[in-house]
Amino acid sequence: MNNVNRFDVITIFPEYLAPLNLSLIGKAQAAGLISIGIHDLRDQTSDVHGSVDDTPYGGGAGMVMSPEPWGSAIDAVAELVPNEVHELIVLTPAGQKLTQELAIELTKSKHLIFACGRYEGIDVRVSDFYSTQKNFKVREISIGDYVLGGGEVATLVIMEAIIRLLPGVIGNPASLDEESHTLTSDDGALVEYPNYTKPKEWRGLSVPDVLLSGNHGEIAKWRLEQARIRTKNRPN
Ligand code: JDK
Repeated sequence: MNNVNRFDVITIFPEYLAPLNLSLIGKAQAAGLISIGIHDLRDQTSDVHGSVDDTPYGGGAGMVMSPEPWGSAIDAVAELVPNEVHELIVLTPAGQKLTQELAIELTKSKHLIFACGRYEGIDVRVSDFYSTQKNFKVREISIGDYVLGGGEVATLVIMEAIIRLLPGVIGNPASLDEESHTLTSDDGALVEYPNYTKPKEWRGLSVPDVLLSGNHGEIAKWRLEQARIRTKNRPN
């Protein structure tokens, strides 16, 4: 049962999330399938400068985000979805790696809250505190082993991976079905087979004859074989 319908994102760069109003996710919002709130962390600051960071205890380069504005912001967005478990996703290069399996698991939550840090990240007591709250589930997530400037782009990636799986978001659900077969087939995760469309010949390159044959059995066999070859030859 797919359950997600509310996403809240907390960031010091709300404009970074503007692409959520486009394409598939924009349409899903317009259709009322999901709703998304973007929140400026600085709205939670008390000082005139709107400070959200400070020097790290123990020393070291860079700045760390202070826990107080995060606590206020997370408490405020949690109130938007009362009597539910809030899945608090803290983006960090040290988190659990995003996979299709994790994206599928996240579709099961009614309320996802994304905490997008900047600088060297957020004081770990924010994760530690909400981990002790029975109405929260905290997950630290990475989208891969490289270092981004902050959590915003990682949030866009995770939200897109989740939202396209929700019922009614993709016009042709058969494509999701086929995808789940390739990603979880017997011989392990396969990468996709190569795609072709018109014209039949382009810059001296032809479409393989089997794809023009109309023989669906042979086409399925060829595609599986191609997917296996590509999976084996992939550099990582
Ligand atoms: C959230 C801030 C930037 C964080 C410290 C990290 C090892 C120490 C810069 N998959 C992925 N990649 N990057 C992120 C991500 C980066 C973030 C934040 C997510 C918040 N940043 C940042 C930490 C460091 N450095 C590498 C040595 C540097 C998610």
